[in-house]
Amino acid sequence: MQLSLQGKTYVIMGVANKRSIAWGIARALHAAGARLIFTYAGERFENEVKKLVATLEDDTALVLPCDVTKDEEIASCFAQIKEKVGVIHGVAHCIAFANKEHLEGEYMNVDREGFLLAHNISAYSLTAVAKAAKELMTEGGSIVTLTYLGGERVVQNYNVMGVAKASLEASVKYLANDLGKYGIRVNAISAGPIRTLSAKGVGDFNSILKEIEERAPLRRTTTQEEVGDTALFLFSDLSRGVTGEIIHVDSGYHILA
Ligand code: NDP
Ligand code: KAL
Repeated sequence: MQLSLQGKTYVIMGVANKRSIAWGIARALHAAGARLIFTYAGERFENEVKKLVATLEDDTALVLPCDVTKDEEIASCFAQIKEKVGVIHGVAHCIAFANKEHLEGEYMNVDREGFLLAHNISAYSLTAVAKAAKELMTEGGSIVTLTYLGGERVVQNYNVMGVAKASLEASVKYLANDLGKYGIRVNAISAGPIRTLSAKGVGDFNSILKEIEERAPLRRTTTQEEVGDTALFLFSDLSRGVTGEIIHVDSGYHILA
């Protein structure tokens, strides 16, 4: 059984720049010979994504808008993919958002609007995307999303995003159960802290990374490449018996008390 993804097509959602975890996944899949379709949220990063995709030197790659807060944008994105490519074999969902003011201090200070926004973009979107993608995964498929330890345990400042990740992880299991009969697997990678645009501006990210270097079993922080390679496994037939799983790619940090 090989890790080649030659002849397969994957949708990568959530590249903002070259540090994005989604870009680490894209590079791993590209190296395995996959055809890639990229989606971005707003015009803010459209040029950045297009510039990065150009570096792959793959003229079959597509770049489409898909703001996951808009049902009509999800529908038109997957309709365009159907028209241009037909069948897809997987989706990498690397999307999360919460208001900055709700990512510090006490969790309970979140308001209704901020709670719903975080859950809308970071959790519900997986279900909406899975439903749209199912129609194009007629040869079976694999859906991979990204989560963090703060969805299982209380991590300071992660707050409403932790509650949204708990919902995302439960969604992975319910979707795996729904979609298994169509030969579609659904899994999450729980990544250790990686310096990306999302992590930027987060108070004391350096000390979080230092703690991982000192205490994690592997004594080093997680890289985009490590997450990319585990995603490659989850997208390939090597993982054909794995669904509804949350795989930690975090230097083993999650086993510590
Ligand atoms: P990035 O900032 O690189 O990526 C976050 C992405 O979310 C951006 O591409 C952004 O798109 C997208 N996004 C936000 N709102 C929307 C929306 N409405 N519709 C579509 N896309 C949207 O950060 P990461 O690579 O770190 O984050 C990717 C995933 O990894 C997230 O789910 C995050 O929670 C998870 N994760 C990250 C960890 C880390 O330490 N970095 C650790 C564990 C999990 P746009 O830029 O176009 O707005
Ligand atoms: C405990 C950790 C420290 C950080 C606390 C919260 C992190 C939450 C992640 C969340 C995705 C961040 C945001 O939503 C940031 C947003 O409010 C402002 N940023 C943006 O708008 C940028 C420009 C865009 C690109 O970002 C998004 N998301 O669209 C958690 C650390 C240790 C691990 C991390 C960073 C986990 C994670 O889930 O990302």
